[in-house]
Amino acid sequence: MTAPQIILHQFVPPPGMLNFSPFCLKLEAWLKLVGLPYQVVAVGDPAEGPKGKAPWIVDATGRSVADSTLVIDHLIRLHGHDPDARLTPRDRAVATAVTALVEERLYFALLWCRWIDPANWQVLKPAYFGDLPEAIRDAVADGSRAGVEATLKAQGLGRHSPEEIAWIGVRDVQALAALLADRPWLAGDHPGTADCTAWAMVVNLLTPMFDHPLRRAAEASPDLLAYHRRGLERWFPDLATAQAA
Ligand SMILES: N[C@@H](CCC(=O)N[C@@H](CS)C(=O)NCC(=O)O)C(=O)O
Repeated sequence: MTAPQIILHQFVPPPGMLNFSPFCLKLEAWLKLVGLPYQVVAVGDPAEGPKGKAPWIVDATGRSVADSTLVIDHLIRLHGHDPDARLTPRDRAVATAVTALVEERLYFALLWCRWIDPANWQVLKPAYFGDLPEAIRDAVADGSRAGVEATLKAQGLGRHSPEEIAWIGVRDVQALAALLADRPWLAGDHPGTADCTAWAMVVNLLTPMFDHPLRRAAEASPDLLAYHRRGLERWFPDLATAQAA
Protein backbone atom coordinates (compact mmCIF):
# COMPACT_ATOMS: atom_id res chain seq x y z
CA MET A 1 0.00 0.00 0.00
CA THR A 2 1.38 3.45 -0.87
CA ALA A 3 1.60 5.92 2.01
CA PRO A 4 -0.94 8.76 1.97
CA GLN A 5 0.48 11.73 0.13
CA ILE A 6 1.71 14.98 1.53
CA ILE A 7 0.62 18.02 -0.46
CA LEU A 8 3.60 20.34 -0.87
CA HIS A 9 2.61 23.92 -1.68
CA GLN A 10 5.62 25.61 -3.20
CA PHE A 11 6.78 27.95 -5.94
CA VAL A 12 7.40 25.96 -9.10
CA PRO A 13 10.54 26.72 -11.12
CA PRO A 14 10.68 26.78 -14.93
CA PRO A 15 11.20 23.30 -16.48
CA GLY A 16 14.75 22.01 -16.10
CA MET A 17 15.57 24.39 -13.24
CA LEU A 18 15.69 24.00 -9.48
CA ASN A 19 13.55 26.08 -7.17
CA PHE A 20 14.51 29.76 -6.86
CA SER A 21 13.26 29.61 -3.27
CA PRO A 22 15.87 28.05 -0.95
CA PHE A 23 13.13 27.19 1.57
CA CYS A 24 10.98 25.36 -0.99
CA LEU A 25 14.02 23.50 -2.35
CA LYS A 26 15.14 22.57 1.18
CA LEU A 27 11.80 21.00 2.03
CA GLU A 28 11.55 19.13 -1.27
CA ALA A 29 15.10 17.77 -0.84
CA TRP A 30 14.19 16.68 2.70
CA LEU A 31 11.09 14.81 1.52
CA LYS A 32 13.31 13.02 -1.01
CA LEU A 33 15.96 12.37 1.67
CA VAL A 34 13.49 10.54 3.91
CA GLY A 35 11.51 9.02 1.03
CA LEU A 36 8.10 10.41 1.92
CA PRO A 37 5.80 10.60 -1.12
CA TYR A 38 4.43 14.05 -1.90
CA GLN A 39 2.49 15.90 -4.51
CA VAL A 40 3.40 19.46 -5.52
CA VAL A 41 0.79 22.20 -5.80
CA ALA A 42 2.09 25.41 -7.37
CA VAL A 43 1.82 28.53 -5.23
CA GLY A 44 0.69 31.66 -7.02
CA ASP A 45 0.28 33.96 -4.05
CA PRO A 46 2.12 32.96 -0.83
CA ALA A 47 -0.42 35.03 1.12
CA GLU A 48 -2.78 32.06 0.63
CA GLY A 49 -0.59 29.96 2.94
CA PRO A 50 -1.11 29.73 6.71
CA LYS A 51 1.82 32.08 7.38
CA GLY A 52 1.86 34.07 4.15
CA LYS A 53 5.06 32.43 2.88
CA ALA A 54 5.98 29.34 0.86
CA PRO A 55 6.45 26.47 1.41
CA TRP A 56 3.71 24.86 3.42
CA ILE A 57 2.18 21.39 3.45
CA VAL A 58 -1.12 19.68 4.04
CA ASP A 59 -0.33 16.42 5.77
CA ALA A 60 -2.01 13.03 5.41
CA THR A 61 -4.51 13.96 8.15
CA GLY A 62 -5.51 17.18 6.34
CA ARG A 63 -3.61 19.51 8.68
CA SER A 64 -1.81 22.54 7.18
CA VAL A 65 1.66 23.34 8.49
CA ALA A 66 3.87 26.22 7.33
CA ASP A 67 7.61 27.00 7.62
CA SER A 68 10.15 24.50 6.29
CA THR A 69 11.73 23.83 9.71
CA LEU A 70 8.40 23.41 11.49
CA VAL A 71 7.09 21.20 8.66
CA ILE A 72 10.12 18.92 8.98
CA ASP A 73 9.70 18.69 12.76
CA HIS A 74 5.99 17.93 12.28
CA LEU A 75 6.64 15.21 9.70
CA ILE A 76 9.30 13.57 11.88
CA ARG A 77 6.73 13.30 14.68
CA LEU A 78 4.00 12.10 12.31
CA HIS A 79 5.98 9.54 10.31
CA GLY A 80 8.97 8.79 12.53
CA HIS A 81 11.62 9.29 9.80
CA ASP A 82 14.44 11.27 11.42
CA PRO A 83 17.52 11.51 9.22
CA ASP A 84 19.36 13.24 12.08
CA ALA A 85 18.73 10.59 14.74
CA ARG A 86 22.34 9.39 14.70
CA LEU A 87 23.97 12.85 14.95
CA THR A 88 26.32 13.54 17.85
CA PRO A 89 25.49 16.56 20.07
CA ARG A 90 28.30 18.42 18.26
CA ASP A 91 26.98 17.57 14.79
CA ARG A 92 23.55 18.66 15.96
CA ALA A 93 24.98 22.00 17.18
CA VAL A 94 26.76 22.54 13.85
CA ALA A 95 23.51 21.75 12.04
CA THR A 96 21.64 24.34 14.13
CA ALA A 97 24.36 26.95 13.57
CA VAL A 98 24.53 26.32 9.80
CA THR A 99 20.75 26.55 9.53
CA ALA A 100 20.78 29.91 11.31
CA LEU A 101 23.66 31.15 9.11
CA VAL A 102 21.87 30.14 5.92
CA GLU A 103 18.31 31.13 6.79
CA GLU A 104 18.77 34.15 9.01
CA ARG A 105 21.62 35.92 7.20
CA LEU A 106 22.83 34.44 3.94
CA TYR A 107 19.24 34.27 2.68
CA PHE A 108 18.84 38.01 3.27
CA ALA A 109 22.18 38.81 1.59
CA LEU A 110 21.00 36.79 -1.42
CA LEU A 111 17.64 38.56 -1.33
CA TRP A 112 19.47 41.89 -1.49
CA CYS A 113 21.65 40.71 -4.40
CA ARG A 114 18.63 39.54 -6.40
CA TRP A 115 16.03 42.21 -5.64
CA ILE A 116 17.86 45.42 -4.72
CA ASP A 117 21.09 45.32 -6.71
CA PRO A 118 20.06 47.34 -9.80
CA ALA A 119 21.62 45.02 -12.42
CA ASN A 120 20.03 41.87 -11.01
CA TRP A 121 16.69 43.62 -10.59
CA GLN A 122 16.67 44.07 -14.38
CA VAL A 123 17.01 40.27 -14.64
CA LEU A 124 14.57 39.36 -11.87
CA LYS A 125 11.75 41.66 -12.92
CA PRO A 126 10.99 40.04 -16.29
CA ALA A 127 11.75 36.54 -14.96
CA TYR A 128 9.38 36.77 -11.98
CA PHE A 129 6.77 39.19 -13.25
CA GLY A 130 6.97 38.84 -17.03
CA ASP A 131 3.78 36.76 -17.23
CA LEU A 132 1.60 39.42 -15.60
CA PRO A 133 -0.66 41.59 -17.77
CA GLU A 134 1.26 44.67 -18.90
CA ALA A 135 -1.25 47.02 -17.30
CA ILE A 136 -0.33 45.87 -13.77
CA ARG A 137 3.18 44.44 -14.27
CA ASP A 138 5.22 47.47 -13.19
CA ALA A 139 3.01 48.27 -10.22
CA VAL A 140 3.09 44.69 -8.89
CA ALA A 141 6.83 44.27 -9.51
CA ASP A 142 7.77 47.62 -7.98
CA GLY A 143 5.43 47.04 -5.03
CA SER A 144 7.02 43.64 -4.37
CA ARG A 145 10.49 45.16 -4.55
CA ALA A 146 9.48 47.87 -2.08
CA GLY A 147 8.24 45.10 0.25
CA VAL A 148 11.58 43.29 0.03
CA GLU A 149 13.43 46.56 0.65
CA ALA A 150 11.34 47.19 3.78
CA THR A 151 11.99 43.62 4.98
CA LEU A 152 15.74 44.06 4.51
CA LYS A 153 15.70 47.38 6.38
CA ALA A 154 13.78 45.80 9.25
CA GLN A 155 16.10 42.78 9.31
CA GLY A 156 19.09 45.13 9.36
CA LEU A 157 21.19 43.99 6.40
CA GLY A 158 19.45 46.46 4.11
CA ARG A 159 20.96 49.35 6.09
CA HIS A 160 24.49 48.48 4.93
CA SER A 161 26.30 49.58 1.77
CA PRO A 162 26.47 47.15 -1.19
CA GLU A 163 30.15 46.53 -0.38
CA GLU A 164 29.39 45.75 3.27
CA ILE A 165 26.56 43.36 2.32
CA ALA A 166 28.88 41.59 -0.13
CA TRP A 167 31.63 41.34 2.52
CA ILE A 168 29.23 39.81 5.06
CA GLY A 169 27.68 37.42 2.52
CA VAL A 170 30.98 36.27 1.00
CA ARG A 171 32.35 35.52 4.47
CA ASP A 172 29.29 33.34 5.13
CA VAL A 173 29.72 31.50 1.81
CA GLN A 174 33.37 30.86 2.65
CA ALA A 175 32.38 29.55 6.10
CA LEU A 176 30.02 27.08 4.48
CA ALA A 177 32.76 26.03 2.07
CA ALA A 178 35.22 25.48 4.94
CA LEU A 179 32.72 23.25 6.77
CA LEU A 180 32.51 21.03 3.67
CA ALA A 181 36.23 20.96 2.85
CA ASP A 182 36.97 17.56 4.39
CA ARG A 183 33.65 15.72 4.10
CA PRO A 184 30.90 15.08 1.56
CA TRP A 185 28.09 16.16 3.90
CA LEU A 186 28.01 18.42 6.95
CA ALA A 187 28.03 15.55 9.46
CA GLY A 188 30.23 13.18 7.46
CA ASP A 189 29.26 10.45 5.06
CA HIS A 190 25.46 10.80 5.13
CA PRO A 191 23.29 13.80 4.36
CA GLY A 192 21.02 15.19 7.07
CA THR A 193 18.41 17.92 7.38
CA ALA A 194 21.06 20.67 7.57
CA ASP A 195 22.41 19.47 4.22
CA CYS A 196 18.99 20.02 2.66
CA THR A 197 19.14 23.58 4.01
CA ALA A 198 22.74 24.27 3.01
CA TRP A 199 22.52 22.54 -0.37
CA ALA A 200 19.35 24.44 -1.32
CA MET A 201 21.19 27.66 -0.51
CA VAL A 202 24.27 26.64 -2.52
CA VAL A 203 22.02 25.89 -5.50
CA ASN A 204 20.48 29.33 -5.17
CA LEU A 205 23.84 31.06 -4.75
CA LEU A 206 24.94 29.43 -8.00
CA THR A 207 21.77 30.21 -9.99
CA PRO A 208 23.34 31.29 -13.31
CA MET A 209 20.70 33.93 -14.04
CA PHE A 210 21.98 36.30 -11.32
CA ASP A 211 25.51 37.65 -11.15
CA HIS A 212 26.78 38.83 -7.75
CA PRO A 213 29.71 38.47 -5.32
CA LEU A 214 28.04 35.60 -3.41
CA ARG A 215 27.74 33.56 -6.60
CA ARG A 216 31.35 34.28 -7.49
CA ALA A 217 32.47 33.21 -3.98
CA ALA A 218 30.56 29.92 -4.34
CA GLU A 219 31.98 29.37 -7.83
CA ALA A 220 35.50 29.87 -6.44
CA SER A 221 35.04 26.92 -4.06
CA PRO A 222 35.62 23.43 -5.55
CA ASP A 223 34.06 22.04 -2.35
CA LEU A 224 30.79 23.93 -2.85
CA LEU A 225 30.69 23.04 -6.56
CA ALA A 226 31.13 19.36 -5.65
CA TYR A 227 28.44 19.65 -2.95
CA HIS A 228 26.07 21.18 -5.50
CA ARG A 229 26.70 18.25 -7.83
CA ARG A 230 26.38 15.67 -5.03
CA GLY A 231 22.96 16.92 -3.96
CA LEU A 232 21.77 17.19 -7.55
CA GLU A 233 22.76 13.59 -8.26
CA ARG A 234 21.14 12.36 -5.07
CA TRP A 235 17.86 14.29 -5.09
CA PHE A 236 17.32 15.38 -8.69
CA PRO A 237 19.14 12.71 -10.74
CA ASP A 238 17.19 13.45 -13.93
CA LEU A 239 18.31 17.06 -13.81
CA ALA A 240 21.88 15.98 -13.05
CA THR A 241 21.85 13.75 -16.14
CA ALA A 242 20.32 16.50 -18.29
CA GLN A 243 22.93 19.01 -17.13
CA ALA A 244 25.77 16.56 -17.77
CA ALA A 245 24.56 15.89 -21.35
N1 LIG B 1 11.02 30.54 7.58
C1 LIG B 1 10.28 30.23 6.37
C2 LIG B 1 10.71 31.21 5.27
C3 LIG B 1 9.91 31.05 3.99
C4 LIG B 1 10.14 32.20 3.04
O1 LIG B 1 10.76 33.24 3.38
N2 LIG B 1 9.62 32.05 1.83
C5 LIG B 1 9.71 33.07 0.83
C6 LIG B 1 10.21 32.49 -0.50
S1 LIG B 1 11.92 32.05 -0.39
C7 LIG B 1 8.34 33.65 0.54
O2 LIG B 1 7.34 32.95 0.52
N3 LIG B 1 8.28 34.96 0.29
C8 LIG B 1 7.08 35.59 -0.12
C9 LIG B 1 6.71 36.74 0.71
O3 LIG B 1 7.38 37.01 1.72
O4 LIG B 1 5.73 37.39 0.35
C10 LIG B 1 10.53 28.77 5.99
O5 LIG B 1 11.49 28.17 6.47
O6 LIG B 1 9.71 28.20 5.25
